[in-house]
Amino acid sequence: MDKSCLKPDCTVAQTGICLLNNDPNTCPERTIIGMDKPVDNINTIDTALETPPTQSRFPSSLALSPEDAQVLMCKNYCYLIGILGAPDAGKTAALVSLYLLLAGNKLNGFEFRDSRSIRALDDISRGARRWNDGKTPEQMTAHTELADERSPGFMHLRLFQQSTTETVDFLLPDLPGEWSTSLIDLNRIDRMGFLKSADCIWIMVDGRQLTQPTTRQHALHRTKILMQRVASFLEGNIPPFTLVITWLDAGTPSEQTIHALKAEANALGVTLNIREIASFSDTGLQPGTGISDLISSVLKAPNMPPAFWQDSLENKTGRAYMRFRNHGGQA
Ligand SMILES: Nc1nc2c(ncn2[C@@H]2O[C@H](COP(=O)(O)OP(=O)(O)O)[C@@H](O)[C@H]2O)c(=O)[nH]1
Ligand SMILES: [Mg+2]
Repeated sequence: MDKSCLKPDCTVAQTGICLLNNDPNTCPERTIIGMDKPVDNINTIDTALETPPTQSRFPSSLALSPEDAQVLMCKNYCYLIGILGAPDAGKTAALVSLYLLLAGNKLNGFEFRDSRSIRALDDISRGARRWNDGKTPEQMTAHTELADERSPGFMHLRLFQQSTTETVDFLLPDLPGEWSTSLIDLNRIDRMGFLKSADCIWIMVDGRQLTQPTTRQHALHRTKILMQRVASFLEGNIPPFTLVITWLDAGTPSEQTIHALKAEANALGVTLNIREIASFSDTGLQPGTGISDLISSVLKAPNMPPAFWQDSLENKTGRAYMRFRNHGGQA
């Protein structure tokens, strides 16, 4: 820093010699160029620039990270759903169908109230909204890819339930099918920690695979392994499973097929509910059939959290909800 002097005729800056014969390093008249206070007072000089006031921003409204989800869960009880299933099982399609039903106020028994991930829901629904000369597009949804391959992204929905006049929050992950494939083939569970906090688990299966004789055995086998992997990962604290059979518009699997999956769940000590949905429809069936029932089943599912003042020692729900406390955050 260049030094100067408050005395107008002092040449200390050029010659290094103080007009008052003081030591230039300690002379009280000395200043830093550009400042009109002596150097000794440097510590009392106000900060040159003030921190600009931060503008509050709108939340991004993309899929929520697990941390964002934690903040929401501190504020309200959120029904967290673990959604698993092979690639093309219809996981994304079910979420898209749910979102489009809500957008048209056609989800039986529910009304849309809010979403912290509206852009993410809108993004996954783009394909289904494409104008296509009145014909439905071949592929309604894009292949699911995550911004961060190591952690799930959650969709948030706040719905008003007409029967109870209560508002309920849901967190629904849209995971790539490869997560389930690597869970089945390699028992890769490192990214699945969030399942320990799930209220229920949806095992999604393409109904056509369970119906056609050429694919039925293979689909059955892989679905059973998926249930086994999840059950052993959750070790005793297993929330209810729902086998969500998609492509209802293309037919229904046989009783025998359903029975084989129920028997497997029974052997694992898991409650298995069965729901059939047609997220879209290539036939006369109404698109979105079964979705409202699927959502209601989450709220009705047994093993739900106890009433508020119930004896906490008796709490057998097993949900690791307290781990999601984060008192500092804002939702
Ligand atoms: N007609 C009909 N098509 C469906 C249904 N579910 C999924 N699809 C179609 O199957 C494709 C793959 O489904 P998607 O949800 O992306 O599979 P994901 O990999 O499990 O997310 C979608 O683009 C839809 O075109 C359904 O219930 N009915
Ligand atoms: Mg997908």
